Amino acid sequence: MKKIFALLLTLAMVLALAACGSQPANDPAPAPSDGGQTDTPAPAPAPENTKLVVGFAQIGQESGWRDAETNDVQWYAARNTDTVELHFADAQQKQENQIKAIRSFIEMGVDVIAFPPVVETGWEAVLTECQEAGIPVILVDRGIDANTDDGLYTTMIASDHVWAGEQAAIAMNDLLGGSGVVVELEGTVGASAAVQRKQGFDEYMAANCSGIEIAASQTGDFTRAQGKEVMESFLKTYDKIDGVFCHNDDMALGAIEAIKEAGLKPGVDIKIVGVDGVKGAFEAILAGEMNCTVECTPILANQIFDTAAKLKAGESVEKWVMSADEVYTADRVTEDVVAGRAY
Ligand code: GYE
Repeated sequence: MKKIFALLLTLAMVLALAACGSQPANDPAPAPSDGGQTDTPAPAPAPENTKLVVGFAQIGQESGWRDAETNDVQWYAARNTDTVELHFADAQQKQENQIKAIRSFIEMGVDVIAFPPVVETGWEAVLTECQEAGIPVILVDRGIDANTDDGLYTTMIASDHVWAGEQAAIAMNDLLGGSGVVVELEGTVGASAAVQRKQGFDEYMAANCSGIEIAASQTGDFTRAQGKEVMESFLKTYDKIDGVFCHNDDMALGAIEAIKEAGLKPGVDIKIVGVDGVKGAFEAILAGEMNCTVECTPILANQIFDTAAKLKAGESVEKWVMSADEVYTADRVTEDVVAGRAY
């Protein structure tokens, strides 16, 4: 009987020891006890976030193009909630708000920061902070000043805006048969998309179109309302305007309204060339009220998140991932093209 009892006791001890040994090595350490009165368990360590965490500091809502880009980014994140976590901020056209948003993303410790710089200059300080925090930065759809150290951002995903300006000049020259008076509606002052479109257009005109005069060039801030306003004042100032180059389609749509209200036929009396390729511009071209739009795609979300994933994984990417855009003159804009445009 004693023997059986001793055997059972040994067995129980072996089992107890085995149970202790099977305890996972990374279990939290027991909380220090307060003299055996109450034992509070240690808090469990926060689980590591395996999702790709991206902070996107959007400029605002100045144009249909901008809304299309925002929707694309938000839809992508909504469709991929199992792998992606998006923190989105709307800076309401203000650089200081974009900088604030970027600083809050640094604080959160996001994996990657993406943003379209509203203007080209003034980013050194905040981009240095991103660099010091080890957070890669993707510039989206606009660039920063060429004099800024380009080591301060990792890559840019954007169209070639100089090319767009040149294509607009080629189209305008064709539409005017090589001679006439042109006015220009510029985008946001200091934005790379405006600076470079102007550069491409003006330089091409100066070098190749001696019969065309650029009579005036003024900002309409990429908005439809200001495009209309500035076109109204041009129409009052100049007796004869043959063409208007608008740095985006929203301003072209505003200019169309101004031209109609002045009793002239947009697209006929005054030729209109825009940039972006939004549905509203295609509809205007189909209606004969606009003549050409140089595409600049806002559908960038796939590229943004793919690039961000690569950067998180430590892979290297190209310094400029350039969008492939097309020129849409009236002969290319059919009912099908308009119907197929989602934005
Ligand atoms: O053309 C315009 C928008 O930065 C490429 O900004 C973008 C431009 C686009 O507001 O419509």
